[in-house]
Amino acid sequence: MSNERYNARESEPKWQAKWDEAKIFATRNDDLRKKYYVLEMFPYPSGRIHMGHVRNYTMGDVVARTMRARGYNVLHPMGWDAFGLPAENAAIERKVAPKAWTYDNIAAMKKQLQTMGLSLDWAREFATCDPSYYKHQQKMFLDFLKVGLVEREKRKLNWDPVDMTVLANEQVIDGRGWRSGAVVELREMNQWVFKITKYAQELLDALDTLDRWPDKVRLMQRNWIGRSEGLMVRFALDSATTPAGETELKIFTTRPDTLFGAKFMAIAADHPLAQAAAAKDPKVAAFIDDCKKRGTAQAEIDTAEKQGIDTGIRAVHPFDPSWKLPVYVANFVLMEYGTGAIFGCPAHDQRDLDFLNRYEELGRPIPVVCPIDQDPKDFRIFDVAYDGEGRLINSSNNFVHLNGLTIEQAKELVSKVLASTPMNGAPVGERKVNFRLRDWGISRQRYWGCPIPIIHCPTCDVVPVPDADLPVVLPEDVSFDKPGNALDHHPTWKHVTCPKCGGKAVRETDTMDTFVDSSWYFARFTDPWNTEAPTTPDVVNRMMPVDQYIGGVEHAILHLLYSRFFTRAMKAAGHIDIQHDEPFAGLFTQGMVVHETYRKADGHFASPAEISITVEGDTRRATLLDGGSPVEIGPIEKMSKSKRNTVDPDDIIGTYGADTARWFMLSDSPPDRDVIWSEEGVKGASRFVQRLWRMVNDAAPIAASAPAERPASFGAEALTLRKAAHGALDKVLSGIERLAFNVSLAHIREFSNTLGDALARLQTPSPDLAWAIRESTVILVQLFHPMMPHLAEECWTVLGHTGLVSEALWPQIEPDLLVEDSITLPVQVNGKKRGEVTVPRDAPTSEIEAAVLALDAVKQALGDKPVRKVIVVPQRIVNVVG
Ligand code: ANZ
Ligand code: ZN
Repeated sequence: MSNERYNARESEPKWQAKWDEAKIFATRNDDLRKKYYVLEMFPYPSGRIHMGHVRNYTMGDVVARTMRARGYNVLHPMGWDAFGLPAENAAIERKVAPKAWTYDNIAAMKKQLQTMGLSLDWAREFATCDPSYYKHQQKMFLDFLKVGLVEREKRKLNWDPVDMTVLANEQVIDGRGWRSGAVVELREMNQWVFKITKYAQELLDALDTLDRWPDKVRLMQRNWIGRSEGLMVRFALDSATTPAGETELKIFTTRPDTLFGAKFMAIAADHPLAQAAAAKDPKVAAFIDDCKKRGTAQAEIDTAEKQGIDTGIRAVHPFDPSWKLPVYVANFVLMEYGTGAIFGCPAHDQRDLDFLNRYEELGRPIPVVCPIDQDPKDFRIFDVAYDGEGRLINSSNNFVHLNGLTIEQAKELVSKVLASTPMNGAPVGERKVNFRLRDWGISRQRYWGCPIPIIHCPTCDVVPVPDADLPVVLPEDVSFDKPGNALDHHPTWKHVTCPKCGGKAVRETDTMDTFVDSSWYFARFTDPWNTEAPTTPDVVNRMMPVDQYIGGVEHAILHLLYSRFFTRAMKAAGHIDIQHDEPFAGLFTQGMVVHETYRKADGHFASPAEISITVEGDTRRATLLDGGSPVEIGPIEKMSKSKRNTVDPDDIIGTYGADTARWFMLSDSPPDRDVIWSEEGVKGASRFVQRLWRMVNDAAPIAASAPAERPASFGAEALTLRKAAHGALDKVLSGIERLAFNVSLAHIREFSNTLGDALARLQTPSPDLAWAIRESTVILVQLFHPMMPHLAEECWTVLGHTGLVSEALWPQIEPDLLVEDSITLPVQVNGKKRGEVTVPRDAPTSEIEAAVLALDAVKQALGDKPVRKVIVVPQRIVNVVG
């Protein structure tokens, strides 16, 4: 029996080297077993890995190792999302070249990742800033251009006149650039756009096939795509009031049922009619100028006060030629949506009501939909618009009768009537589906990105760079002394001869949005060695889709939507062809790593490494390691530099080993919720590592003495142990399959207790019991191998195996051993019943806790709150406190 402690610091590098030597994680494309592709969102090479990475990659690794053990040909690659602004900022602030900064960071982070013991196929590694990667991205851009999925478009963009760059809407804060603080201007500029809107309906419909995606992500995508069914309505204009003979104004509405509630028309500041009015009226012109100075971010528009100005133009109501409506220019109408014009119905639209309430001349709202339980006679609207169900009121005249209809019926009738009402040879109304989704503008005025492979020639206009000249490589001799795009400033790079006419021409100096880089890297991983083409069709079509993608929910919209667009565009260009055209069959979004905060007497934060915690009963006290003065323990928050509540993965791995960090990351919280990192928790995980090590060492001599042949029958004790082992096999696997890692870990702990008890009771074991102990110990080691691979290898050797547990196949479950007695307990969250949980009658508290936290009903009831406490009243009830 061994009394020696397990030494992670010695053991872990040893096994990492062995795995490396044996190349056991290298995936072969000619391996004909069923494939399983596991991918974690690749990191941005900021310089150091953080605990969020540790959590993300541990989860992926558990899935990869488990699927490998189950006989799949697992693809589990890693690379670097390496273009982006921080490299340029480093160049400006620290005078290091973006390329050197990036590759140095990659080297440092790779080293860190390698200490985690991840089962990655490093042979497939690439960075998106490798010319051997972006060459193919440039080729795809040109291919997309050929099939009509890339276009050049004039767009109004937020321009920062000091930083001399375009800003995303999110980078405009109160009308000013987030870095420079300069007042942002709207500038019309030529942009390259990807025609994602061509796939709007398809991207929406296919969400229904993604049954292994979180509902919340699908909902976010659905809202982002924003499909609206409505009606385009052409309002005639009173010719006596129009600035330049305009005859009509076309609007888009999703509520044609409310047309009798119309009080005004409103058009966007950049609507042609507004421009025409401005030419005649300086007050209108001044208002439009003012609108242009404001940010275009949706949040800004939603919160800004609704403002407008009467143009003097009058529109004619389509139901009544004598009914005239004033046309306003208004700041809440966007040119980019619908037709850039609306009719305002204040009673049933909050924005319209806020607007009406500012302009007394518009009068009072007319309600036209009345809730069922209200008497239409006293139904009034003041500050809150009514957008609920009801029946139509105040909506009948000799042209159309809507009173008494439901909203749906009224929409239908109005659409039908206006579709068959002609005006100047065309129908007044036309049904129309609108999408909120815009085409994806990819031009960025940045140096550190993938060059757009286009040449501008004064004679031939836009000329694609010939395939033979790809990649267009970024120059390295750039300076960041001036604001603006360093590529543009470069003295020679952009000057070329036109490939068509041989005349003088210039390169496009915009680079691609870095979201382009991450929209197809997963496809490239299937054959990163192909120098001729982005993908190798028979390989990519066999290895894709990614079976399990794991990453942060912050990418729920853009990255995932762009990737979904890319597989479709790549199909159109002949680079991929897979079922449903979906890149990620399964998606999992993990929660954050959070930690207590500590505040010193002077108000500054102290880092976890600077303090010591003592526990007395229920009270925890923190003191400074240096000097011992007391520190206030503050709320638990997302790890961040500003709160100083981060822990460094290197420190944790150096002190406790990677296995301990990996185990603790998975043990306490459901993986889609926040996990509270604590010193006590890590210490608990570390003790568990030592306990497993002792247990396996205690079991080893018994296992060695067991008969080679399986005994013909088993005594009661052996049978109980075997039932526990096979039950654990079943439950741990099903937990991993659902990515309910904490549940799996609870079952492993439980089973290790059972085995530990059996070993403690043991005197001289009968051959059948010795055999059962060997079987159980082997199963235990295989069960924790995906989470703690180094410890598992060490234990595997102790048990006399010569191969690697990382290569061992998952043990066969004997279904006969799975029957068990179960019990169903009610589950409460914060005192309210939310569901039930069925667990083995003798399940330990930890297992019940894990099973309860995995319940959807519990997750929903908790919302975003972390779990404070789980109280299990044995055989009675479970209470979750959040
Ligand atoms: C009249 C009306 C009455 C409307 C009512 C709503 C409620 P979604 O569902 O997002 O498609 N709208 C149309 N174009 C707009 C633009 N360019 N800028 C700002 N608002 C615009 O929204 C469609 C509704 O948003 C349309 O239906 C229109 O207002 C407004 F009780 O028309 B509605
Ligand atoms: Zn030319």
